[in-house]
Amino acid sequence: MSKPQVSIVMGSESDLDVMREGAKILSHFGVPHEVQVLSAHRSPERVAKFSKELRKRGVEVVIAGAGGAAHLAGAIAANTTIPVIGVPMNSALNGLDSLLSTVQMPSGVPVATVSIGKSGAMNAAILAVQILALRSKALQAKLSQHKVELSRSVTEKNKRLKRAPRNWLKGREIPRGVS
Ligand code: C2R
Repeated sequence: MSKPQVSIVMGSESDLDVMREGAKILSHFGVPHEVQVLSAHRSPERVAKFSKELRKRGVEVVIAGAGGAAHLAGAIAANTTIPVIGVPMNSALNGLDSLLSTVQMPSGVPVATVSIGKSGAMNAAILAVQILALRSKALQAKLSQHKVELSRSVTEKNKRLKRAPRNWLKGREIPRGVS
């Protein structure tokens, strides 16, 4: 197996359903990656060791998902110079606690924070690909294709809307399949 270019870590296996969405995107773009559970609170020494060895192992971007008092991304960023992307998990406080504890880093130690939950995990993966694409023409081409597909999906949504009965616009009926 090729060496991972991106490392996906998460505070607990309870975050896996969300973080899996990011892994799927990296697979789609053909980016070698690894996935593991690490916790700044529950396994602090392991987090420090992991962070300090990243560059030596050839990892170029870390995606760190954590919920609640989400310190994982920040603890990794404190111990490495490679870019760290933080994904706030949904939580008992609807992810607001995760978002704030991931994004509000002190100056000097950036964590590139994306949105809460699955959309964040997906965007973190795309952002990681964009970072790697700075020196990969093949990834640049795949990212351009991704934009084409996004635009095509909007066209498809409009086609579905046009096929739907007109009166849903007046709020009388919401047709099936229109979202
Ligand atoms: P459990 O389901 O294991 O109790 O974890 C995890 O990311 C998870 O969302 C509940 C939540 O605790 C989070 N967690 C952190 C950290 N370690 C675990 N925020 C950390 O080090 O930041």
